[in-house]
Amino acid sequence: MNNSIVVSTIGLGYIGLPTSALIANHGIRVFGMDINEEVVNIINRGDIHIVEPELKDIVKNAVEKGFFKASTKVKEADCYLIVVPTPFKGNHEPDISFVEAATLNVIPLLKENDLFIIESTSPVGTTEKMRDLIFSKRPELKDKIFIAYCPERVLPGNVMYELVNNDRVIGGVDEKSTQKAAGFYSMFVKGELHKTNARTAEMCKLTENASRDVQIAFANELSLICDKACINVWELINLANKHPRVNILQPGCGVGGHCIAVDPYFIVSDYPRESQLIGKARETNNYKSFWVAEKIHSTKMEYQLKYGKTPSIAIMGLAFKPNIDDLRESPAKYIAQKVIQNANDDIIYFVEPNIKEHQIFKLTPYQEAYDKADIVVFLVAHNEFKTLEVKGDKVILDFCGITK
Ligand code: SAJ
Repeated sequence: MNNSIVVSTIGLGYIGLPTSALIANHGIRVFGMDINEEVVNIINRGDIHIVEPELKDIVKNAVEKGFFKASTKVKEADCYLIVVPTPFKGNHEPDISFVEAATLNVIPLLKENDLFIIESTSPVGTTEKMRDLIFSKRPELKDKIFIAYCPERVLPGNVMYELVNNDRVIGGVDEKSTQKAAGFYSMFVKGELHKTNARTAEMCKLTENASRDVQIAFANELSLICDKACINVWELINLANKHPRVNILQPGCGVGGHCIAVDPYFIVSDYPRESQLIGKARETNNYKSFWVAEKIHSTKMEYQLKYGKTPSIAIMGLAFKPNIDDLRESPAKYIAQKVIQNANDDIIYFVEPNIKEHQIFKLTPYQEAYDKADIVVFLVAHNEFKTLEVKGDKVILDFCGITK
């Protein structure tokens, strides 16, 4: 492949925008499509609508040099990249309607030798389904275009580095599609490109996140056992991990974010009988958040009985993992809401050092909340909390190992 090709990306979110800008900065013309007109306008001004280090400069440069332009319509190109969300429905079934809608938008523009790639996390068989959809509308293109699946695997906060340097798995619906897609990614990816078929590539993305979910569930299950057995789970895991072939992850207040807490359902939904462990891990990790909320409530009751007064409570951390400002799908936020539900006129201090304000939670600076509270609940291991001098005059509930 050479730089004279034109690329159309469909979806300008957390992955689509950085990917588009990266490709455009390699001197390749990129048209980015998003249904949100405001997003399109922001990007065309050389600005961005998401928080991601380094991204703004890269987008600005690509737009100013004329290599990257956003629009609410898909533009004709030689390579189409589908980077739209795949949420799940109420019953945890994957919803591929965005991928389908994007494909339907591309179909009228397709011509011989075009490359069609899906990057959106998708249930197994989605790429073949889209292939069938394309050929049902454009039978004359059969065997004349290239169709592949290539999942992204970047960590928010480090996207620009990982897009370039992570290995990629590339799976075509046939051998020549795999080769063609690998040629495309080799223009801007420095990591190794691993070739396979579309189904394996789809399953690989789901497997990566399900594997992490199962491992975290093991740690969370241990934390419940240790609570009953009066054993410090952090010390236990640290000691067990001294074994050369054991590497247990850390328990927490549950699993959040858009990937690890979501993708395993794509496997469970299609293979319910076979995916007992994967399904159970989801349950265990969800249960952990419920258990934490119950634990806070019972500790409050015990305090009341012992001291004859209602304790004030500090909820330390609301984000879905340490040192980020992202509260979406956050177990800590779920627990904070439960604490509010269980409260009468109790004084509760909510702390999240990575954001300035929140619509539901009135935020308190972390030191002030710590000093004033009778019960301090650590939900997220933010760096700021590590600077606190933990004293013995309070009840400390540490669910993220910050005081270990
Ligand atoms: N967590 C624990 N214990 C641990 C590690 C994490 O409880 O030992 C919790 C975190 O607190 C958080 C959740 O798990 O609530 C997920 O956090 P994470 O940092 O593990 O992952 P994400 O969701 O930010 O990003 C993941 C990554 N996948 C893997 O590490 C396998 C990333 O590479 C993927 O690109 C991304 O999902 C995605 O888009 O799929």
